[in-house]
Amino acid sequence: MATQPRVIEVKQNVLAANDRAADELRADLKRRGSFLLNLMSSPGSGKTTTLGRTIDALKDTLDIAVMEADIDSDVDARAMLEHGICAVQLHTGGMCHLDAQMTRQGLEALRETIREESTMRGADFRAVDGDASDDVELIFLENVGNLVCPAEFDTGACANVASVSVPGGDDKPLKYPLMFQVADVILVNKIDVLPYFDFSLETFEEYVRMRNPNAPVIPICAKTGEGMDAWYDWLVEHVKEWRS
Ligand SMILES: Nc1nc2c(ncn2[C@@H]2O[C@H](COP(=O)(O)OP(=O)(O)O)[C@@H](O)[C@H]2O)c(=O)[nH]1
Ligand SMILES: [Mg+2]
Repeated sequence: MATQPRVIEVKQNVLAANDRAADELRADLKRRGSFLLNLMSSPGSGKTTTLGRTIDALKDTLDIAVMEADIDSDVDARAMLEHGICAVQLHTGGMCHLDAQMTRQGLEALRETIREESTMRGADFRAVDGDASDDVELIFLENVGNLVCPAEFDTGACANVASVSVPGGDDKPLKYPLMFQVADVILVNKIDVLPYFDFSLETFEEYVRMRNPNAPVIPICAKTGEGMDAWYDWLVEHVKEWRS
C-alpha cells in the first residue's frame, strides 16, 4: 500500500492537450488561407461594437464571417447579421472561455452555414473541405467576456486581440497580466470618454510593456470610428501575411 497519495496535475494535462489541438487547428486554417482572430475582453468593453464597425469598413475588401461566443443568448450574432455577413452563435454551456475543440466545432458550423446560405442564393460555395485555399479570408471570434480564462486557453486562432475600455481603468495589465502577454495587438476602446475618467494612455502602455514588449496599443472609439484606421491597417496586413 502506498503511504503517499499520487498527485496529478490535471490542469496542466488539459492545457497541454488543448495546446496540441490549437496547433492542429492553426495548421488547418493556414492551409485554408483563413485568418482567425480571437477577440478577448471583459463584458461591455465594446467588442461587438468594434466588430460591427470593422465589418462595415472592410467587408468590400475581405470576405468576413463571425463566431460569437457566450454562455447564453444570441444577441451578438443577431447584431452581426445586421452587418450583412455570416455569423453563428456558440454557447459554451456555462464555460467562461472557448478551447480549441469548441472553436473547431464552431468553425465547422460556420462553414456549414455559409454553404447553406450560398446554396439558397444559388451561388457556388467556393470551399468547404479539402484543399480549401479560398475559404473565408477573415473570421472573427468574439470570445466570452472575461479577462482571465480566455487568456489561458489557446483557441487555435492565428492572432489574439485584447481589448479594454477607458471606463474599465488603466490598471488592467497589472491585474490580468496573462491576457496582455498573449495579445498580438491591444485595443483601448471608448477614447471619446477619456475626459471623464482617470485613464492615462501613457500609464496603460507602461503597464502593458511590463508583460509584452511588442504588441501595438491602438486607442480607438468604436462609436465614432476615431483611430480605427490603424486597427484596419493592422488587420489587413496580418490577413495578407497569413494568406501569402
Ligand atoms: N462611449 C462609447 N460607448 C461605446 C463605445 N463602444 C461601445 N460602446 C458602448 O458600450 C456598450 C457595450 O458594447 P458592446 O459592443 O456590446 O460590448 P461587448 O460586451 O464587449 O461586446 C454598448 O452600450 C455600446 O454602445 C465607444 O467607443 N464609446
Ligand atoms: Mg459582445
